Amino acid sequence: MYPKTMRTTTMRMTTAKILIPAVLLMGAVACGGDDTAPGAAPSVTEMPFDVATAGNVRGMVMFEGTPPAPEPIDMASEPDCLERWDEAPVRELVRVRGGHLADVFVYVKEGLADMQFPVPAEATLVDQYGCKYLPHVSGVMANQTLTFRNSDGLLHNVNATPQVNRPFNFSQPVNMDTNRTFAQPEVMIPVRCDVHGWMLAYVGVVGHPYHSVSGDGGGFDLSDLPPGDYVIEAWHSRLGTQEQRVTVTTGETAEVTFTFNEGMLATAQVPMADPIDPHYHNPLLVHLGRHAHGGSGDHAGHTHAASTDRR
Ligand SMILES: [Cu+2]
Repeated sequence: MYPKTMRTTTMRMTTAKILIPAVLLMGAVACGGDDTAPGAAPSVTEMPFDVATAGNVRGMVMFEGTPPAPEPIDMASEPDCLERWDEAPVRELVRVRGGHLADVFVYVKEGLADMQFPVPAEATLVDQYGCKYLPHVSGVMANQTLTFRNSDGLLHNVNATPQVNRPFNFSQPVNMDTNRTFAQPEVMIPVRCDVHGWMLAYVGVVGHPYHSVSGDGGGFDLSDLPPGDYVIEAWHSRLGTQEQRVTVTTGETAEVTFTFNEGMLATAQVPMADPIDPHYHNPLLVHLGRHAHGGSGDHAGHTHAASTDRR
């Protein structure tokens, strides 16, 4: 399901990573977005192998059986978000289209030894649009900028709860971008909005650029790998993880298929992913949020006005 407006933007967001130019990021920081400590990124600037020798891993994630029915989201408390959606919004944690499973984080788990890769200059973008995180699952390299964007112009709160990295929790009362980085690899990090209990995203952090998220067609792409033997892991928020071994040779593309099934829903061990109640709506936080940002009874109207000032 796509929003009524920004349709093309949302379509693009279903791809593995969302890249925005660094120059835009700098603008976002200048506009007041928080940034992480300078000097945190390592100074590696070149690929640690001859890229002319690279090969690729591509593949597909499949699902066998019947996925759980999508859960309706009660978005009545945020009419401005609700009206952005063509159809009644749902939370679909096992997203299957024609047997293909989306929202699977696929990455190189083993095989790159101690190779140090340059941190991509582009940021990974997680948008808050229509009171949802778009995309639901994303990946980033350690120390790569992760931009959280509030496109709704109403109060959101971004609460990331990693185990290895430093957690963070900040409010975004208006349209704005906020940048963060994670210093250590960690799969996966849950991100929630404490204002809208149905909002849930996951961010995978790895120590190299070889990660991907399966889209609606179930496909993923790990291109330009050094030749070698690898363990590839596929992670899903309700179905757990799977590993496969693959050999990459120069100029070739190795094909990998991961298959999850409905039986895994009951038994999967999922790193970091605890379930949340899609109907939960924290009244205290909503109250505090409105109060803190002017005490206007018209929450949406107030924040829209503020966002106009910011832009
Ligand atoms: Cu929110």
